[in-house]
Amino acid sequence: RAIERDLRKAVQSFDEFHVVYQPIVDIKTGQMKSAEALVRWHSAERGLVSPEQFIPLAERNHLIMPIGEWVLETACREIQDWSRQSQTPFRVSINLSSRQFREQNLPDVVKGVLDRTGFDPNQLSLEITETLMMENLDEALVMLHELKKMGVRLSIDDFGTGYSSLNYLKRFPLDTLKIDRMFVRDVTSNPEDAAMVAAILTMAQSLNLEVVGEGIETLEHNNFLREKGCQLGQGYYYSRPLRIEEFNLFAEKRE
Ligand code: G
Ligand code: G
Ligand code: MN
Ligand code: NA
Repeated sequence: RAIERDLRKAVQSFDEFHVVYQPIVDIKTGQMKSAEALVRWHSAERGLVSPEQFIPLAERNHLIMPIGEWVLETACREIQDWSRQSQTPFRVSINLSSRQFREQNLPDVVKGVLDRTGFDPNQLSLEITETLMMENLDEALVMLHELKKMGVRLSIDDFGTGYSSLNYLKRFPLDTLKIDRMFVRDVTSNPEDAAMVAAILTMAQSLNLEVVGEGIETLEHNNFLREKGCQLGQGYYYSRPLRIEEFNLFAEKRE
């Protein structure tokens, strides 16, 4: 297919790709604590192609491995430069696909990138989904423990949309839980969503996990989450994902 051919070509040079960063903020203090890295493909032929379109394609065509490694390395390099200037330790989160667990030795890839960039593993957080873990249970557990040993932090992304049981959640060496934006959207009008978010926060507390509320779009979302004790927030209320130059400006204004 044509889009596949364009993607394959784009992956040879990566000229058409860039990474955007969405701030993750301490809900109480408003201080920016970290950022989620998100890949963008600006195709000469097609314009901006959504990752929702090309990531699943890349997963089917083995292109997710080079793309994933490129995002990891680019984000570590760009955030490294930035956190050196600002002199505050700063974390970056990167999304992983399930293929990256199945088709390569992920800890080796991550180690290679950390060695090349000099990035502090404690400042790197890898986001995985429940579905990814449940599909690759045994391999995933081994690799996650290996990554933990290297000092890398692990987040569970889109929490609440998958099918992992609490029992599994306890077995994975996680640091952070990200509440899916689906639950946050109607949290101030829908009592069931409110109850769900409150329950997730209570559970996360008892498992000693840090929590990020995703998809915070309004002051009301923000206030609800703060009152329920959610430490970190991400969403358009704070900022949309930004190119590194805009991200630098955003960070300066907040200091
Ligand atoms: O940024 P946006 O909302 O358009 O992202 C859409 C989806 O693509 C999200 O589920 C997001 O996690 C995923 N995505 C964005 N960047 C990456 C990436 O670098 N790697 C992987 N595996 N998924 C990504
Ligand atoms: O699946 P994942 O959580 O990685 O997807 C993150 C994506 O969610 C980002 O790429 C971003 O485009 C999108 N996003 C971030 N903040 C908001 C928000 O406040 N509202 C909505 N609708 N989408 C958001
Ligand atoms: Mn994510
Ligand atoms: Na998410």
